[in-house]
Amino acid sequence: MKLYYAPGACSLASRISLHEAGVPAKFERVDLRTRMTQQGYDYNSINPKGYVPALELDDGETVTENLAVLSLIADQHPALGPGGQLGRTRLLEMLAFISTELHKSFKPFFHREASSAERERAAEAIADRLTYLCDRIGALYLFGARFTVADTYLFVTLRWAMAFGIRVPLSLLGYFERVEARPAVRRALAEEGLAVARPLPHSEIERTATAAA
Ligand SMILES: N[C@@H](CCC(=O)N[C@@H](CS)C(=O)NCC(=O)O)C(=O)O
Repeated sequence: MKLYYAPGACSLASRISLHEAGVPAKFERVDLRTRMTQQGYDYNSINPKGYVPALELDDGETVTENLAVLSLIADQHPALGPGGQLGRTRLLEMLAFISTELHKSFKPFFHREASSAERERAAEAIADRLTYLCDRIGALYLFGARFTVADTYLFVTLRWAMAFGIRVPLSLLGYFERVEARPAVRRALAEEGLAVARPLPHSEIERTATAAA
């Protein structure tokens, strides 16, 4: 199994989830500007959509879209899902919210040409969505005491929010620290050369990926 990633990008959620699941995997960095992989392959030939993550399975199939990669990992490692009768549905509901409502709202921060008005509107939308999630944090994580793949995705978006100076509700800061303290998370951050509690802005994500390629 191989994960194509860029440091600090949403693919970090997939890396953390693989570590949490104890899955032995290879990791290949992608330069998001040149679309070349670390080993010199054209990334478009691996994922024609051009973005990370892409997970190459042992049978040669490739799965793209963070939501699909994360739900696959949870399907294969049920301890990383919420469990219960509607567990899979609730997980997809949460992953879809994080992907389409939260992650997508960061778009103006990832594009140089976005205006400051667009960024302000996006920051407000993100803060609103984070506030909604505050009420969802149970005992410890999004689904109570059980850490799931959805937490890895929310963690990555919280890193971005903090890097871009977006208002993060206090209870989510506690949650962020809890997630960041997990050994699998520490390991993933170290592997991507990311400092703990000093989130990288996206411009740095790209620079790091380009410089290291
Ligand atoms: N819909 C995709 C979006 C993935 C995405 O936005 N990836 C970003 C990094 S977080 C990326 O590779 N951006 C480079 C680009 O779009 O050119 C998913 O959910 O997996």
